[in-house]
Amino acid sequence: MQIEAIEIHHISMPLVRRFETSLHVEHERECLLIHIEGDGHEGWGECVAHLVPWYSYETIGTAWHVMEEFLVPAILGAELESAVEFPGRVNGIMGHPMAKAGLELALWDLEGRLEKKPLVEMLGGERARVEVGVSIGIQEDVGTLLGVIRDHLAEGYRRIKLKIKPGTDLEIVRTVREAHPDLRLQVDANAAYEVSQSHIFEEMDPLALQLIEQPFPAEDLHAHAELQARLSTPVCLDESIDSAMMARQALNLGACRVINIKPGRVGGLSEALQIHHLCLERDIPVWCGGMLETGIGRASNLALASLPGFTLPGDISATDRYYEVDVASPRFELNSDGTIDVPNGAGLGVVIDRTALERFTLRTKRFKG
Ligand code: OSB
Ligand code: MG
Repeated sequence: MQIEAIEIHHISMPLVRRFETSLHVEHERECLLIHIEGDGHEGWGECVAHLVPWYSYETIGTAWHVMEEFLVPAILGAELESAVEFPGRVNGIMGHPMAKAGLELALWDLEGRLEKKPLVEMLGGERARVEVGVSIGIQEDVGTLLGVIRDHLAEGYRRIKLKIKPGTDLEIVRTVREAHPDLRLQVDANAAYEVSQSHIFEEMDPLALQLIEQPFPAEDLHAHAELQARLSTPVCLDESIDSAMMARQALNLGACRVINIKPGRVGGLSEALQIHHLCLERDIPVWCGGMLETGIGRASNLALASLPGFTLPGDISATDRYYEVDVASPRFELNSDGTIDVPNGAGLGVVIDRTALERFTLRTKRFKG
């Protein structure tokens, strides 16, 4: 496929509900959408970097810069056999996995549409529907949280993830567990704790959580290994795992028993597949994380989560949990068994609503070969 033109769109979409984590509150989701034209077809990708560098060092600003100056020139005008060639073309450009993943996804979509193949088939996915859960941001008080959980259970979700931060943790998790003894429940700290606070997680150990996600800073694999050795609850790494190499190191060190895979965090679907294959080989369960994606990133996550190693429910909720209006259709809906259907149209299998896109666009730039 000949890469003829690339467009970057900076958009801002209002969230149905504010999303608060240990480090940041969000009312709108700003992100970058990437549009690639080639051989008379188009492909769409999504770069999941946030406006603020709270989750990782990348921001919408750094991603725009790295795409414009380095990544777009690396492929514009080029003739590519397949999206799998992209990582090799940009491996001299250090870091910036979210910027890379956004462009790579547009190439996967373009390739799928050219070959009339759904992404799920290109990736080796095996399921037509995948189990999903919902990730609940930090709420004002426990009463509100219990209400939000009840609503999501009534909607049909069967797995709940709670965001926690120092001071808003043990007590709340205990209360939720008492109200829902059999619920598949897990927590995510987004790296907000220090090693000296390990006792909080030891006290959570009897609460039968599915996993404890990223308690400590991303770089501190040792702290996670020490904690994992003292817990029967699996430690799950998110921010720490930026490549298959890092996944291998974390597993060799015993730093986790579960891995959350997000294509954006690891530089794209090719790297995500490698992490999946490694974990499958080592019998380590993986699940697909979320970054409050638009329908574009959600379609990709659903395809990825249909691979055999994804044995835990993903943070891939229905569209209406995030957005009243989305840039892509159809909207994703929760089935009565707590699953969402994997799209099976060519490429991502979604269509962009140009009116919605225009409404949400803050800035666009077009590059032509
Ligand atoms: O840590 O998993 C995370 C959202 C933005 C950034 C980081 C995370 C999250 C979530 C939400 O937990 C998952 C979703 O998209 O529903
Ligand atoms: Mg996380």
